[in-house]
Amino acid sequence: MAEIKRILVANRGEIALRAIRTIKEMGKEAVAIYSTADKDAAYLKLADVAICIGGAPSSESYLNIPAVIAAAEITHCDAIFPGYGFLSENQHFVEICTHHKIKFIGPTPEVMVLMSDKSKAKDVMVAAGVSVVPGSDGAIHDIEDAKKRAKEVGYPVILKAAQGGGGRGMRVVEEEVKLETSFLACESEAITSFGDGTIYMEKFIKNPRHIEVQIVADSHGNVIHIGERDCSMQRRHQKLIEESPAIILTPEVRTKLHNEAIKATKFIKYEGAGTFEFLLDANLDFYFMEMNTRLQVEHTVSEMVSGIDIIKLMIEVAEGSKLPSQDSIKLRGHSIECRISAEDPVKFLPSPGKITEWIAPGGYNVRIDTFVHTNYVVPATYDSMIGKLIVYADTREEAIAKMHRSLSEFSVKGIKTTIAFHKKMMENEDFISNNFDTKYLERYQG
Ligand code: MV4
Repeated sequence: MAEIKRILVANRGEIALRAIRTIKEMGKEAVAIYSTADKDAAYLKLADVAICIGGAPSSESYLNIPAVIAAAEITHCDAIFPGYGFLSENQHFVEICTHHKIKFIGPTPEVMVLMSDKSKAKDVMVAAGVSVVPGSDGAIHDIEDAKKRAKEVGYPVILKAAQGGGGRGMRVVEEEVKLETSFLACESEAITSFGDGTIYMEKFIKNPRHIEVQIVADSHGNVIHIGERDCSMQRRHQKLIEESPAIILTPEVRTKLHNEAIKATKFIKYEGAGTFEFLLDANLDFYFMEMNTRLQVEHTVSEMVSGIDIIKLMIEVAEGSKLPSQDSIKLRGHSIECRISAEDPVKFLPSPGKITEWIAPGGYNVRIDTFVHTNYVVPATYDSMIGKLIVYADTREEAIAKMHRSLSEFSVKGIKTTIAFHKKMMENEDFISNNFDTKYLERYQG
């Protein structure tokens, strides 16, 4: 594979700017694309070329494959960096990139499709020897089948749509009398939402932690992990706070978790950056849940504890470079990320509009990944996340103190943000003592 010279960044917002920065640092050229809603975004000036690809709705711009490909062709890009969301997990888009001799910086369409079917992905992980949640071993065919398998697995069970993921299309069933209605509802919802009514079943794990492992694979069969992240602090399947390492793990469990992720990555012959999501129960037993075939929002905390620029590594492996050895990767210290969203911190409803004041914190080991500034107008059209505040320190305790101090400096006026919520969390005894799970914020009353 050849050197990549010019990369089209097929995304917007903080991750577009994050990618442009690395591309420039690598001595390469960055092409930005934008919708009419983003025409005044300041980061567009930092790209070598910025090109408008369509109207405000994502379907007309950031999801518009012909427009994105045309932009790459017109500007003579030899690669596309997808970021997260939008076209990042669209196998059809990857195939079209390849057809146009544009390198998609990410995995092959085959492995992307395989992992997008959560039921098939699970079967593959069983074949790879990775521990998965006990369940139906593949799709459930009808209600009788569901009843039989639920008896074997034991209640409560959870029904999941094969094409779901990220918490969509799931139903917990406490007892057999509720199975039929739940199964039918889950199936019809899956057909409506995903155009595929395939359902599988799992034992329901109560109050799990969400732990994920960052992996990177090159085109020579080498695989490394960049540690794990604890993303248990979520609300309605939206992650709010992420950290690395996951201090709940013992050194033995951590090593086992990393090794399982590496084993799985090799088994599926993956290439690029990816994440294995696991559920962790109270006994520290972990179970594979899903694999994300993209760079994730929270990759930054892994960067802080490893000193590795993951986007740089993604570009290098896309060029055919060999990964550094696992031994050379030293994980050290503690990093926390707080997602800053233009939202009402109590109701978690979007709060778009003009930012009349944006004074961001700073200081030693404080990182802000954002694209907004004073006088920026947050559009209502896209995701409400406007930035990420990331800190790094020797210990979790110091990282929490640094995050609290940084949030105290942060002044945003004109819109509502989640800054106040995060500040409260940094003072929260349960957060400080690491006493929470994925359901914590459902129970939490402020
Ligand atoms: C589960 C579970 C309990 N048991 N599966 C939610 C997101 C999707 N990836 C799968 N999810 C869950 N699957 C079994 N067998 C609980 C959840 C879950 C969850 C998982 C991770 C983070 C937050 C969550 C919030 C609610 C439910």
